[in-house]
Amino acid sequence: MTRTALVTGATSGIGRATAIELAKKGYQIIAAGRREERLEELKDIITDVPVYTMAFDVRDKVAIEEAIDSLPEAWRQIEVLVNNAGNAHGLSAIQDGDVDDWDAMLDINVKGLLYVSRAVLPLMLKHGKGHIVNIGSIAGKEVYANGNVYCASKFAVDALSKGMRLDLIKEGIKVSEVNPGLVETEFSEVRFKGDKDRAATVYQGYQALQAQDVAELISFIVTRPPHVNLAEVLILPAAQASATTVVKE
Ligand code: NDP
Ligand code: 8X3
Repeated sequence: MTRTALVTGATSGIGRATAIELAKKGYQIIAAGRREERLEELKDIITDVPVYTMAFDVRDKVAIEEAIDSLPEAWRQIEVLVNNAGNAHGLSAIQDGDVDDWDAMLDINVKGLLYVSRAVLPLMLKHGKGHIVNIGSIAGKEVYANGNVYCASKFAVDALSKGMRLDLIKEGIKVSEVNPGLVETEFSEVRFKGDKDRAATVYQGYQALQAQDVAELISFIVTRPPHVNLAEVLILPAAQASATTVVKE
């Protein structure tokens, strides 16, 4: 039977690259995201394996449940779930923070990950196997100035990844956490609310990670033998040593 991987946030950046990379490894892909036209584009790019698309906002738990419940039989044995959907919204001192940005980050990065996992887990439990890969961040390991709520959301992903691993170990389900440093994606464009020039400065003067670098790591993690789990991996550009230490030209 063809193996199935569900990737959230497959319309851009790390999630898109991961969907393409896992397809190369022979997984049929369930691609999730809000932008339907981008999900459709993936069907043109991934041609060797079937692609099934799901458009939902990870904040909408009813939509998630409906999407998973309505999966056709051939797609129900999800072996790999990559909880990747997420973003930063804003970069401000706590006293200047926008509460709508806070809601977005906590609702998407934390609760969204929980809702998708809760909906997919019964399918994994039924088959007694599965692998969940949560995309955390170096921001879930170190807090940096003005990162407050985004960092808190990723610290929560770190705690949830550990908690999920503890709870699911007896069920034959592996849980891994991938914590990237700076990756050149649409991340900063979203953080800076469409300001492309400001976003570009984040990746200037050094070689940032590309989405493909992280996708290859995720692919490596999920293709280890059954007795191996890469539980937590921090992946950084060579020019980055900590959340705030980046050597630029
Ligand atoms: P992108 O902005 O390129 O991609 C974000 C993805 O998340 C998009 O596919 C987007 O799809 C999806 N998404 C965002 N909000 C929602 C939502 N409410 N419902 C459903 N899907 C949503 O950024 P990255 O690829 O960089 O980010 C992917 C993950 O990696 C995030 O969790 C991020 O925090 C993490 N990360 C990123 C780093 C970086 O430097 N880039 C470093 C460390 C971690 P759509 O808009 O179509 O819904
Ligand atoms: C994204 C990387 O350094 O902007 O999680 O927080 S950083």
